[in-house]
Amino acid sequence: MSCTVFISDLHLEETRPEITDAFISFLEHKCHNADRLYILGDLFEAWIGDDEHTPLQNTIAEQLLALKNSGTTIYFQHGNRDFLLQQDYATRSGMELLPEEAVISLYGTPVLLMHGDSLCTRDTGYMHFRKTVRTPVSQAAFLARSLDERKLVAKQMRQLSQAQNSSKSNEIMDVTEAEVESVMTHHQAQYLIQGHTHRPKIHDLTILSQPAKRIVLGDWENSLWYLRWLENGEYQLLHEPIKL
Ligand code: OKV
Ligand code: MN
Repeated sequence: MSCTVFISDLHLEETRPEITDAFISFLEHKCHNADRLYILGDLFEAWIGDDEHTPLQNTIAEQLLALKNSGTTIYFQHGNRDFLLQQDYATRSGMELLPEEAVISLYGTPVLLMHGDSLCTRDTGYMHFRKTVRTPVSQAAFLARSLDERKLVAKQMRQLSQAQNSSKSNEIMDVTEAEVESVMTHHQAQYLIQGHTHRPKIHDLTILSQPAKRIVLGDWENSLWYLRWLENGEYQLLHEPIKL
């Protein structure tokens, strides 16, 4: 039976090669028969421009392109970490870029896809950061710097953010239910698939007086998490340990 696979929040980086290995084996073993693979953001821990070509970025592009060439269409939605990934890298890796709110048809069922960071509206510090770094002007200014300068600025921003996050409460870091309802209502969607919060779970809710589901994918810190959606409308939120 045809199926579609969803993942997010792998946070790939050179210092965690076991997650990259798990991803490569996942592409081969869990995605080969899928007609579509959706990556809902934070594939990479950091992204400072498509002109950076690290061994990790090259390997991932190669593996994704191989999957695409074997018949699986791959879609990418930006996360809060890899929001600067652009068409250049998407082309190199055979991925189609999606807008930050995308309604797709899953074998006839309309489903809203979002990374999920924009739903965490109570984290006002992050919302301000998001607004700033997502403007075309600030992105152009950042990309106009040399790669070495960008690496330094990005590293400092990550260090600052880590220090700030350790003092934020769990509630602040989760989605605002009212924002979920508002976005799902706006898109008239009975299903939302998201990542970002690293709290994998299928939530029941009511949208426009109809039963609805919010499916939250898990991150790849300790287990690889994915959602499999079958042609017959069944779906499963699955996880497997990452072997060290
Ligand atoms: C990604 C996050 C660092 C959170 C900077 C303009 C500006 C882009 C950038 C630099 C940082 C992405 C691209 C990174 C996400 C952080 C710290 C917190 C909470 C500018 C456009 F402002 F300098 F002009 N950046 N990098 N954070 O290191 O990948 O998501 S990053
Ligand atoms: Mn995220």
